[in-house]
Amino acid sequence: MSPIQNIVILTGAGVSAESGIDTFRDAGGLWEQHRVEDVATPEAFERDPDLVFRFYDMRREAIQTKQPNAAHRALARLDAEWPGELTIVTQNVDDLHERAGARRLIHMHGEHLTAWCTGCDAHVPWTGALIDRPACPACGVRGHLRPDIVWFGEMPYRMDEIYHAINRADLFVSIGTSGAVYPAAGFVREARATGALTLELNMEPSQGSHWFDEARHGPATELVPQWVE
Ligand code: BJW
Repeated sequence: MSPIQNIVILTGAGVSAESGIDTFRDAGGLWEQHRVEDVATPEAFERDPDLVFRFYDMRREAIQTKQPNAAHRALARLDAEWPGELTIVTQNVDDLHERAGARRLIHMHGEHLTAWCTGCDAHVPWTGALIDRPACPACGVRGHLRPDIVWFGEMPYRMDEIYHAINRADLFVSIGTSGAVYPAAGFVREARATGALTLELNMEPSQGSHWFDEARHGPATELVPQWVE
């Protein structure tokens, strides 16, 4: 078998769980506390923008108090040292990968710390609240900034780049994701189809666990540093 050169790593909420950020589908997770249809769809935003703004303003504030953990740091180390191609595709909307030092990173579901202006289409750095309908720093117009988050029914970001990287990958690793949300849940099959080895690192078997060549189960802060070393 040829040596591994190109790696794609998919991460999900489980990677940030031990930093104190709620996952979505675990017991006590975000979708037990909020109805998806009320806060994470374009229709919800149209119906009740204040509810959606409050939900994201609260989470944006909360993540700024959280710190990267040993899993983020191990992936950042790998990113810095891996001589071949490496792409970390994260479904997470926090900034803990980049605060740990990761650089080759794609936020496919958007970011809490940017806002999207639907008027001028700019994605602008944003750390404050959106509920007061601030003006867009790029075009100066009020009322068009929304959370820069990919909601259900919207197209995730940078899909061409992601599939290009998966199609070149020798190794695909999925970390801390339930495999419940597409298109990310389908990446393992795409990677297999183009000949990559596939590895799952997750607290428990994900919905797509059977698609992986190998699966290791336990906390990300243990499994990821072990795998990287
Ligand atoms: C640990 C741990 C520890 C815990 N250590 N592990 C059928 C087929 C294909 C598609 C669809 C379909 N039916 C519907 C769709 C579309 C839909 C979809 O997939 N729905 C499913 C629910 C079925 N997908 C979409 O709408 C996507 N867009 C799309 O498909 O566009 C195509 C298109 C658009 C328009 C026209 C035509 C085509 C968009 C999906 C957007 C997802 N957005 C969210 C919310 C963001 C908002 C927010 O943050 O508030 O993104 S949903 C939520 O789930 C969030 C996450 O990124 C995403 C994935 O969750 P994740 O990361 O896996 O978290 P959990 O909680 O599910 O799992 C955590 C895991 O970690 C668990 O397994 C734990 O065990 C583990 N864990 N602690 C290690 N310490």
